[in-house]
Amino acid sequence: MSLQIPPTHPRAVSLRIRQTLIEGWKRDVVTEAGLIAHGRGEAFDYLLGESTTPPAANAIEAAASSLILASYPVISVNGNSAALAARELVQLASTSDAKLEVNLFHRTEKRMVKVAKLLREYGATEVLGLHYLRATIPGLDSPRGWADPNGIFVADVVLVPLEDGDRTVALRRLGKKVIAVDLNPLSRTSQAASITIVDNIVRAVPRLVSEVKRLKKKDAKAVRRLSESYDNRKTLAASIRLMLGRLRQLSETSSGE
Ligand code: PTJ
Repeated sequence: MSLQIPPTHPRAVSLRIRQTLIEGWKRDVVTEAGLIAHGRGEAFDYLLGESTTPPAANAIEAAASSLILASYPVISVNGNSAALAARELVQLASTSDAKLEVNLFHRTEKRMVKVAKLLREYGATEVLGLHYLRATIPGLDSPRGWADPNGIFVADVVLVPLEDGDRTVALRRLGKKVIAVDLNPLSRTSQAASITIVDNIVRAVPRLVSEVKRLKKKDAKAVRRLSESYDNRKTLAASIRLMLGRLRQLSETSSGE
């Protein structure tokens, strides 16, 4: 039986997100490790103030421009991202002309099918990753390195929400532009990605959809400038400073109690 969350509960939004993940786990979309990963994400979200910060907004703008400029963008979908943002990821694929590929870290055929089914429920017409033929990303042990030969393997830009560090590093080594969504700015994924959106996927992906729609109306030179002037090191540092600032502020207001 699912938990009834009173809308007046001060943590209602966060509890609802948790509940969505638990439902995803019951449907075999989310793995047990995904529940643990979410707890880690929640802790960082607290430090960010549970809102899209200016550095995250900057990264989202750069990510949107990179998706628009890409020749073959692919969105990698795992259990957590499907459970939390399937509808918005399908919208993003459609607005940015990107492919959707199911690519799981804890890969089982059953979960691959369930994640693909969820994407189709939200209108995805083509879901890659389930193909019999597989390409292997060099540097990763099978099956973690499997990718669709018509998807991530040939993509120039790959969006990897909540990704594992090894895969991000391996994709970068293949020369791909990697856009990560990760609440932890210190993770290997965040550090290795070309663009790291330090934000909760439930806020980041809808904003990414709006940004792609907005920037598609701008002239190509302006979009290219946004993409080329972006600096991930600086943006990550700004996210970390923001967390530090909040901690400092909270430690000062809590002192003496
Ligand atoms: O579905 P699978 O089998 O592909 O597995 C998915 C998980 C997430 C279990 C797998 O990729 C994994 O183990 O990831 P990690 O290495 O735990 O990394 C997940 C990262 O996502 C961590 O840095 C978390 O802080 C971050 N994270 C967790 N929840 C969110 C998040 N980032 C953005 N939004 C969230 N809601």
